[in-house]
Amino acid sequence: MERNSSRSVADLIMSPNCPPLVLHGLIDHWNARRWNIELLSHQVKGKLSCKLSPKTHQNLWETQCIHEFISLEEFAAWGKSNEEKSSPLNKYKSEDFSCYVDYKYMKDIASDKILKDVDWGVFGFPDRDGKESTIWIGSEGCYTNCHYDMYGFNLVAQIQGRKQWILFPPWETSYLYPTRIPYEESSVFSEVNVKNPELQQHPQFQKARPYTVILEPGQVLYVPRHWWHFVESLEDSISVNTWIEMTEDFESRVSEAVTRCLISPLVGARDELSDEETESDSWINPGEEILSPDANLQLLQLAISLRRHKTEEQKSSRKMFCEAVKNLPIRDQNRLMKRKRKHSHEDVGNEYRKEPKVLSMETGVVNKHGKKDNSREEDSEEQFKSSRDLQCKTDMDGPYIVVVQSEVKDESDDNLKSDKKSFTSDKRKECEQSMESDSSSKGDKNLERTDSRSTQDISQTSSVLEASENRSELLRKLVKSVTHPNVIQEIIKELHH
Ligand SMILES: O=C(O)CCC(=O)C(=O)O
Repeated sequence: MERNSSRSVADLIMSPNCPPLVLHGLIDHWNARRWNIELLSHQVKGKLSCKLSPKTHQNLWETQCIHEFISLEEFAAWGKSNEEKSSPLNKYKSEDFSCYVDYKYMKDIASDKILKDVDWGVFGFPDRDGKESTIWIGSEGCYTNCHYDMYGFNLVAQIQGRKQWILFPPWETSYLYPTRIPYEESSVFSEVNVKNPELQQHPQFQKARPYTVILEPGQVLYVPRHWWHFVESLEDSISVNTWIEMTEDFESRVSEAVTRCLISPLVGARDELSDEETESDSWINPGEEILSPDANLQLLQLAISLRRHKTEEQKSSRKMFCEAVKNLPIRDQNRLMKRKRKHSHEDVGNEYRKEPKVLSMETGVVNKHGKKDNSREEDSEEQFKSSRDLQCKTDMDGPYIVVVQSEVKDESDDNLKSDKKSFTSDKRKECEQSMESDSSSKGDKNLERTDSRSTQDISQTSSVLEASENRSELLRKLVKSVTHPNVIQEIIKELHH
C-alpha cells in the first residue's frame, strides 16, 4: 500500500479484501483514553460475571473456567492490601489465576456519562459510541480462545495495557478445525490450541499462517469479517470494540439459524446421557440457551425472509426487520437486534479529517506458535519488523496505519514473497480452492449431497461411529460434522432452491 494515502480510514476498511490493520493516533482525543480500572469502578455499578482461568492451563474452554460475580472495585483490589474479605476473588491468588470481565455491552453496565467517552466517528461511524460497544477488562494472562465472529467486521480500541492478537484469514478455516462446541451464537471456535498446538491431533494446522500483532494502548485494530483470532492480555488491560454490520450478515443470520436448529436437539440429547458418559463441562457457553424446535424454526423462517427481502430492508432502513423481530420472544429480539444496523459504503459518513499515512509492514517473523523469531530481523532494515518496533517509531507526524502481514519461519524465501501478496483476490481464490479440494480429497463426505452418498460412505461412517465407545464423544463428532461451516453452506443452498 502507498504512503500518504488520500483515502479515508472508512474507505480503506470498507474496501474489498482489506487486510487487518493497526490504526495509530486516531483515538487520542477519546476521554476513554483516561480510563483505568479505579475510574471505571465508579462508573460501572453492580456485579459482573467474570471467568477465572488457572495460568497453568491456557486454552480452557469458557465452559471449563470458573465463573464468579464481582464488582469492579473487587477486581481492582484483587491481590492488593485493600482486598475485601467478602470478595469472591479472595479464593484465587492473582499470581495463579487470570480474571476476565469479558464481552460486556457497555450500555448494559456503564453509566451514561462514560458512553460518550468512546466515539467511532473518526472511523466513519459518527453515530456510534459506547452504546454500540463492548468492553473487555482483564488481568494479565486472561485470554479468549481462537474463534471467528459470524457478523460484521470489528474495530478494537486498546485503552489500557497490551494485548496480543493472533489472526488467521478465513480461507485457512480448514486448518483451524472449526467446532460449535461450546455453542455460542455467532462464534465459531477452533479446536486448536494455537499457542501450543497438538499437531498430531490437528496436523493441518501446520499449514496455517498466523498474523501476530501486539496492540498497544491508543491503537485500534481492524479485524476483517470472519478472520479467526486468539487474544491474550500481556498485562492488566481494558479494551473496547464495536462490530460493524455488513450486508453479508443477512447470509450469516440464515447460517446461524440453521446451526441453531441442528445443534439444539443434539445438545439436548447429551443432557439425557448418564453422567459417566459426559465430561463435567457443559457444551453451551454461559449466557446461551437452547430454544424449542418451534422457536428455532421461527428464527430460521425470519432469517430466510429477511435475506430474501434484504434489498427492501435496505431501502426501508430496518423498518421491516424491526417489525418482524417484534413478534419474537424478548431474548431472541435482543439477539437479532444487537447487530441490526446494516452497513454499506453509502451510509458511512466520513468524519475523518486528517489523512493517515499507510505503512505496509510486517509484524515480525512468527513461527507456528505465533511467537516471534528474531533470527530473521536483519532481513530488512528499511521496514519495521514488528509491531513492537513500530511502537518505538514515535517520530512520525499524525495518524498512521499499519498493514498487518504474516510471515512464517520455515518456508522458503519464495513462499515468503508470495505470502506478501496475500490480499490479492487471486491469492484468496487460490486458498479457497485449495480449501475446497482439501476437504474433498480428505473424503469429507459431509460436503456432498446426501442423495449422492454411496453405501460405502455410509458403512465407513458407521464404522467410525462404532469405533467410538463413548456416546458423548459420538455426539461431539456428530455436532462437529453437521455444524461444519461447509455443511451449513450446502444446507443453505438447498433451502434457497
Ligand atoms: O479481547 C478479547 O479477549 C477478545 C475480543 C474479541 O474476540 C472480539 O473483539 O471479537
